[in-house]
Amino acid sequence: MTSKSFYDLDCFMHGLKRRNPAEPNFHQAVHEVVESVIPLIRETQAYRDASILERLTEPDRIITFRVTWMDDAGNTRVNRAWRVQFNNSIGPYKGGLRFHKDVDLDTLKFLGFEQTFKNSLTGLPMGGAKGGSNFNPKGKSDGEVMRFCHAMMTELQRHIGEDTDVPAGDIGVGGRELGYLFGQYKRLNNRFAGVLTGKGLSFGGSAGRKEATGHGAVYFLKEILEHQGEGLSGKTAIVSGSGNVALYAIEKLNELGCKTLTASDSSGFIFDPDGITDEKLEFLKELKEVRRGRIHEYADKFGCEFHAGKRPWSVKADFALPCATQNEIDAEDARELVSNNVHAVIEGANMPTTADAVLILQQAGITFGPAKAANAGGVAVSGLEQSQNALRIAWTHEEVDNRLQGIMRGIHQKCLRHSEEVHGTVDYIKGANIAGFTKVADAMVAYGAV
Ligand code: NDP
Ligand code: 2IT
Repeated sequence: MTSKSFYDLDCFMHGLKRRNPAEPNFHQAVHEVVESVIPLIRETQAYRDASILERLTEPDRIITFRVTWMDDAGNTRVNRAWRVQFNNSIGPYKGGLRFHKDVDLDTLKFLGFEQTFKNSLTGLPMGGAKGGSNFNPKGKSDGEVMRFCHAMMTELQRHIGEDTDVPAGDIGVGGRELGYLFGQYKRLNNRFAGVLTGKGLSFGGSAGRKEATGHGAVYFLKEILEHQGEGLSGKTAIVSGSGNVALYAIEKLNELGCKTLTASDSSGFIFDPDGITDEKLEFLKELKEVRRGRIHEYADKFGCEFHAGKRPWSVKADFALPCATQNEIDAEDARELVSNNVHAVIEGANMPTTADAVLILQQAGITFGPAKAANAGGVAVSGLEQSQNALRIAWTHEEVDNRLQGIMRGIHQKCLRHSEEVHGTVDYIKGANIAGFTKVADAMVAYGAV
């Protein structure tokens, strides 16, 4: 039996850092959750007896492997890939694959840990996982990306399955990559099964999956605003990124009458004071999804500002939606958002706000929608894709969208149920962490010491 006094945040984090040195992103993600749930652990002897926090912060399994592939010039190339199977207490492992030059185990551990609570919040039976590779897709031909994906799946296929682990997309992994990955899985196993989500619509994909994360984030913002007696119409937003999440967040903001002033990529951001209208958004989708070009082309075409090497947080707006990558809003950015009187920050990306920045925003009374709640729409529709695959049916876009809206409403309600007011606004971080944690922890207690 573990004593109550052991459950001190600093003491727990000290041990975690000792066991997982040089993993700052993982430490950051764990700290945020543990800070929220520690009062509950102190109150609940069953959680202490079962060493829930120690078990929840240790991945079930980490698979590391070499991916060997040939580039167009005939050179043999080598990358490292991982699948972090974090926790399958409430369902098969589920979470995306990331291809980016900076991917390392630290990044995938933080993402797999977060995914466990996010998936729990959706109410669907999904465990948490994340995978990926330090493969850099930038500048690679379709043929090179295909050969990489086929080589990666040659190893990954033995670790996944529709009842075991179901990967999906993330940064650098979209429809093209998932097609190549699924094709190789099917070739090697002679099985057509729902082992990946985000698939093309002609081979088992779900209507609305591509749009789900961005649309879901805006639905979450809508829920928050309705709770406050406010709305989106006539307001303005600043968005970072111009990938899957950002594009469809902008689409839904437009639909609900909120003007988006910015978009970005790793080269800088564009500032369009007239707003990224539906017509301009079509150009941006074609630029990013089809031609894989750089964001300055938007500024060249529509005659607006391009700020090389900068992030958009200095632009004044009602809402900020970081939709690119982790730690893209730092303390200085947060101070700027506060001085510009931003009303809410909604995390479309995973952990885009540093811990210092979160504190600054919260202390200023700014509404903060944490990633594990705000961007859960993507994995939620992945869960719906799994259901459709298992039933061998396909729901309409309207059916999926209705379910997505219901799930985002449900997540908002769960956050409210487990939170309290701080600095005059609902603490959605605490609400999301406690609600996500409780379901997983209760399942782990039920299993005994496994
Ligand atoms: P994409 O690859 O489609 O787009 C990523 C965007 O972010 C691009 O504009 C990219 O610019 C930019 N970006 C990536 N890394 C950096 C960096 N280090 N610095 C600056 N900009 C960067 O990915 P997604 O839109 O799918 O993912 C975005 C975020 O949302 C990630 O945090 C992801 O984990 C999260 N997320 C994604 C979900 C999904 O369903 N896809 C679901 C839930 C969360 P460039 O092209 O120049 O690299
Ligand atoms: O971070 C995420 O939730 C995702 N990248 C989506 C995962 C999924 O399985 O759809």
